[in-house]
Amino acid sequence: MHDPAVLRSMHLARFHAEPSVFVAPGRVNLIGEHTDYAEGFVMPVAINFATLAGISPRTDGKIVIYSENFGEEKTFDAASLPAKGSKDWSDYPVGVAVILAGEGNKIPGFSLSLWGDVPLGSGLSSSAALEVATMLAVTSLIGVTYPGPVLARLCQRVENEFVGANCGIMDQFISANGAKDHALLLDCRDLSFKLAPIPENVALVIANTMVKHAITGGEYTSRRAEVEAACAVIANHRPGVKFLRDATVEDLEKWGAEMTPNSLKRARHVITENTRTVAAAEALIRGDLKELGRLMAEAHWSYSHDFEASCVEADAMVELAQGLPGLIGARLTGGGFGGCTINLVKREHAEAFVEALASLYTERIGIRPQIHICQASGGAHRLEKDVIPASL
Ligand code: GAF
Repeated sequence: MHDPAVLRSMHLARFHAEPSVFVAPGRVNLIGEHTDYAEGFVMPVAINFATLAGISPRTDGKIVIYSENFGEEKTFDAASLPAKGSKDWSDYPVGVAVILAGEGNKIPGFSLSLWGDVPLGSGLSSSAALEVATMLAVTSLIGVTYPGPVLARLCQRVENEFVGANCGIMDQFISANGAKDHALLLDCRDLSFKLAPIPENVALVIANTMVKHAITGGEYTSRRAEVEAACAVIANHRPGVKFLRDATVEDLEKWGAEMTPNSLKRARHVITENTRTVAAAEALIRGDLKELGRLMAEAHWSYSHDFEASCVEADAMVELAQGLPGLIGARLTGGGFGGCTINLVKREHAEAFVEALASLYTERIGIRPQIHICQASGGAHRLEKDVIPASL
């Protein structure tokens, strides 16, 4: 994570005011992909890549936002905020103010400095980290406290209603509610969750294919539409089925012929992924790493073949990892179409694993990947002055 003391001095130099500083992590998902908006299960982990947000009040009614990552400052009028995003990095922080205003909060002028190290476009939820950090900063400034799950829902609404990305709840939820050294088995229907401890001898190795991922693009939306179309076919026969969470593989056997071939495949992924995710959490909790790895591999190929959300590079990264000593399980993580793979690796093999995977991938694909050994971190919170966090 970037140094909060540096963000404080940056803010002070630019805005001549001492900021309150907040941090929100990115995430990696161990298993459960494109299941959140089907009211299913996911198992993400908050990681030690994060966004810092420093905020101080202003008296001129302006909202001035500086991003160190983009090297840009944007100014808005707190009394007349835009109704929709403009496809700019500032959509995320401004969207937070807009959603909060819609909730009946009076939004005052403020200066906000943002600085993150979650790699952009890599499927590690840099945008959720940005929203959650900003949400904590602005709510603290206006003196409002939302419970973590409510805060996550508000951030999801920033994406859905302001930015125009039709995402589910997973990323914002884990950024707001992550638990150090744990994965969360989250039930996206009622937002209840179970903690699954990550054993000390297991390393989270995140390998970036260097292929850019984005959920604002058409593929995420079209997959979601295919999932919902499949659900509508089943609901014609079983009206109790509101989301694919309620459907079974038997439903697909009975009524799959009424779906387009793509919808049928997408639904098969989502339905089997829900079962795998619950089983994976049980395996992790009872320490059955072999079964966890098997489920992760099955999940990857379901994501690749049925959901068709992988790419040549991610398939290669997973295949190459599978031949290396120490691997427990590997799969493409996040929204798909590029981004990162998550590799659970026995800790004593982690460094050698990183070296070997980087050179095999470079040889096969011709691009040097960035590979990180990450920590399972806590969720978003305020950083007290002069306290240097060990991790999140
Ligand atoms: C993206 C979305 F933002 C999440 O809501 C989720 O659907 C994920 O893709 C796929 O599991 O990260």
